[in-house]
Amino acid sequence: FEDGHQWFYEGRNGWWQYDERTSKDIEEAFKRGNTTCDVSIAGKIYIVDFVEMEQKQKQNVLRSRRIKRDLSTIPKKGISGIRAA
Ligand code: V3L
Repeated sequence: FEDGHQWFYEGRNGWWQYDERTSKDIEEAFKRGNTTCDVSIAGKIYIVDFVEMEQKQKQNVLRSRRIKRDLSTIPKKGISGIRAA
């Protein structure tokens, strides 16, 4: 985004960047001041929660991952499950 930040979700030992489309939706909701945002990822609906700073499957809220908004230059595993070269 304009301020050099991006949205990330937690992997096993590092952070994945959200895909472009999803991160745009998340950023819009965040900027509006919403507390949550529903996104569709690989056919599943996830709740992105800006209070808890985590995402979870709507159908299985036990499967939660931490999220963060951080500088786009931080070390990351890749984007949306696609490993960085
Ligand atoms: N964007 C893309 N895929 C996601 C996302 C998301 N925001 N959230 C979950 N998945 P769960 P390592 C991740 C995928 O939380 O080796 C990574 O993208 C998730 O993919 O139980 O642990 C990698 O592809 C997982 O495959 O709903 O770092 C993969 O894990 C599946 O949805 C391995 O990453 C279930 O996740």
